[in-house]
Amino acid sequence: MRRPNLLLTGTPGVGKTTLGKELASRTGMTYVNVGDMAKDGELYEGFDEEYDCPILDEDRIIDELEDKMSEGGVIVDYHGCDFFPERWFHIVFVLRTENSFLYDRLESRGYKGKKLQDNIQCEIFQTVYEEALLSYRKEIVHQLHSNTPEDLEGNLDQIMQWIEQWMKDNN
Ligand code: DAT
Repeated sequence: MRRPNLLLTGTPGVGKTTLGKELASRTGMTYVNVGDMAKDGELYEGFDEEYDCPILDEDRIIDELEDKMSEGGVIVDYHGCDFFPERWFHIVFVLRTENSFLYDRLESRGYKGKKLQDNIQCEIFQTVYEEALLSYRKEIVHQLHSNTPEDLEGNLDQIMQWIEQWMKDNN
């Protein structure tokens, strides 16, 4: 494998898509948005009334991604992380956003009421970070601040340096 696979995860609205797409355009790596992939391929197995979102068909997502992941150079973006095979990823970034910023972003996305509250709580309780620590070796799990455009630039620089180093070490 010539290039590493990265997982970008975190609560909806923290900036995974923004970071992932920019990283892909700067590195030439492949960006995969699992939510969009599920929508396009209708890879669902029901609807969660309580959380007001479709339930992913995780097995089909994994089957569809397997070949691409084994080639390397893939940036995966999803707000959950516990169902992917652990072996897929060389590094996992959990993006973190302060509540006031996250609230505004989710509100302008049209979230309100319980859905808005649930997502804010998810961030407060660092649900996704803990899920990542339970799913991957803790040495490869890193949190990134994702509050401002300066954070975005800093994260891009840091991740690109990490990728370069990985390629030196592994090729
Ligand atoms: P996600 O993919 O995690 O749901 P997103 O990339 O769609 O999040 O970003 C949600 C909104 O926040 C979008 O309007 C872009 C903005 N945003 C993302 N990262 C940011 C950052 N570091 N600073 C300021 N705004 C950011």
